[in-house]
Amino acid sequence: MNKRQFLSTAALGLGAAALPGHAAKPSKTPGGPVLLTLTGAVGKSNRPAFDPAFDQMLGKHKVSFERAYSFDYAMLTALPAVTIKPTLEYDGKPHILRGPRLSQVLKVAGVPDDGVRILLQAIDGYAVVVTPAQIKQYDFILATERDGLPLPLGGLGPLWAVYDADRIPELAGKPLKERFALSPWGVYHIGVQAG
Ligand SMILES: Nc1nc2c(c(=O)[nH]1)N[C@H]1C(S)=C(S)[C@@H](COP(=O)(O)O)O[C@H]1N2
Ligand SMILES: [Mo]
Repeated sequence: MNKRQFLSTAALGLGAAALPGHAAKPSKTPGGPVLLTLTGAVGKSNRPAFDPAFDQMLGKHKVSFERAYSFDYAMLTALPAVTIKPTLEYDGKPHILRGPRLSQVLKVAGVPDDGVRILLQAIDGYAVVVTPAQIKQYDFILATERDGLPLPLGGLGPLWAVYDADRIPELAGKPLKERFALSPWGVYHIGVQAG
C-alpha cells in the first residue's frame, strides 16, 4: 500500500475497522457534509470555534461559539432510530417519521441533562427554545425520513425536530395547526445555552 492509499484509508476510518477484534464504531468526525451543528455548552467538541469567514449561515443567524459538535448524515443514522406516526398538519394524515431520539443526539455531543436551554434553529431562521425535560417529555426525534424516504432539503429536511403529537395529551386535544409550533423543519443548528 503506498502512502497516499494508506492516508485515504485512514481518513475513512477503515484502518481501525479492518483490524481484527475492533468493531466498527460510528464515526466521531464527519466525513460527509455536516447537516447539524451543536454549539455552546457541549461536553464534546469535534470542530474548531466559529469562523466568521466560512461559517456563513451560522453568522447570518447571529450564532458564535467556542465549542461545537457536528454531525453528518451517517453519524445520525448510525444512532438507534425510532419510528413515530403523527397526523401532520400539512395534509391531515398520519405519516411514518423515523430518526434518532433528539435526547440521544444531545448525549453524543455531551450535552448535560439539566441546567441548559436548547435552541433548535432551522435553515429559514425559525427557532424555538426547549428544555432537556421537554425534549424527554415529548420524546422529540430528529427525523431523517418520512414514509421511508429521506427528508429533502427544500421540503421538511434534511432534519426535522418533531414528536408524536397524537400521543401527547396536551397536544392531541389541540387543532392540527397548533400542534407543531415547537417542531422546526430544516433544523441545522442546536444552540446549547448554559444556565
Ligand atoms: N423551519 C420552520 N419550521 C417551522 C415553522 C417555520 O416557519 N419554519 N413554523 C412552525 C409553526 S409556528 C408551525 S404551526 C408549523 C407549521 O408551520 P409551517 O406551515 O411554516 O411549516 O411548523 C413549525 N415549524
Ligand atoms: Mo404556528
